[in-house]
Amino acid sequence: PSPPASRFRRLRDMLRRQEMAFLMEAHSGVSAKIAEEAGFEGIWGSGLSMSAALGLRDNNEASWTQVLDQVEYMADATTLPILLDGDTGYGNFNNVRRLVRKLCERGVAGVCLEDKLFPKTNSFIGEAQPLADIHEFAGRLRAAKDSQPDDDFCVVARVEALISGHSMDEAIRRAEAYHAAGADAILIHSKKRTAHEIAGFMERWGDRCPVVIVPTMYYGTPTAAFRKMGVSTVIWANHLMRSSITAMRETAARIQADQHLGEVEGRIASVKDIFSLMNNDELEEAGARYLPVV
Ligand code: SPV
Ligand code: MG
Repeated sequence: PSPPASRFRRLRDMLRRQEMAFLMEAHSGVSAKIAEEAGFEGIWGSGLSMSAALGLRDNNEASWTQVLDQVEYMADATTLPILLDGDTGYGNFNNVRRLVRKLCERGVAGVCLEDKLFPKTNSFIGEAQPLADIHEFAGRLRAAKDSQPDDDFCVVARVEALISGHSMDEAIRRAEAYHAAGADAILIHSKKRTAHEIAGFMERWGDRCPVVIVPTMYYGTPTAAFRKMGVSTVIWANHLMRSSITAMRETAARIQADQHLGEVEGRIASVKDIFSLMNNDELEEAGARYLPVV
């Protein structure tokens, strides 16, 4: 049997193939393991969720090397390809080059870069956020592609034109420029409650290159509709973080109210479950191999 494809190759295949793909958000080693356990093929390293996991805002408050360390824990914890939300690339073309080299070294399969300015603001905050100059951003993408040590590393270019209140023409113009700059896929983002902007974009874009979407705000749209539009990859962008906040609040409130653990035990993961998620058996076996017999 041939060895499994590299994580770089698997992300590339997910983006390129006919069948639609799904990326689940993760923000830590344990959430990455849970995404893999659930059967997802790949992980979205969400900037929003990774920031929140550190108790920070989605405004580049964590430095890029702190993000790198965080995503390294995620890569170590799973075998899945990870597409890192690289925000704006943490600077100009030069910062992007170093980011891409370091991500490849740490086994992160791809990066998504958005056409905004450093420090970024989350897309769902405010209106009319300023966009990067189209040529300057295309240079950031070219620099990313030129510096990737692995041929299969993927650079996804995220178009924020619709989010920032620009026209569909502007979104298409930017997607064209980013595609020409070498982006492997376009992420078209929308904050509308329905997927009409996505449908409009897909209609005009056709199959020029794979398109990635983030249906956080148009969550009611049936997934079959995305398939019909020809979307390549759907990102569930923040749902493990949001569900963990809900679960932790419930547990904290219950224990605070009861001053007793009886109500929560049995409703939460067991200590044994943690041992098994972290693969404690492997340590046991390794100990038998490497520790002296006494
Ligand atoms: C993220 O998950 O950090 C994203 C997606 O960038 S969104 O929050 O929808 O902008
Ligand atoms: Mg983000």
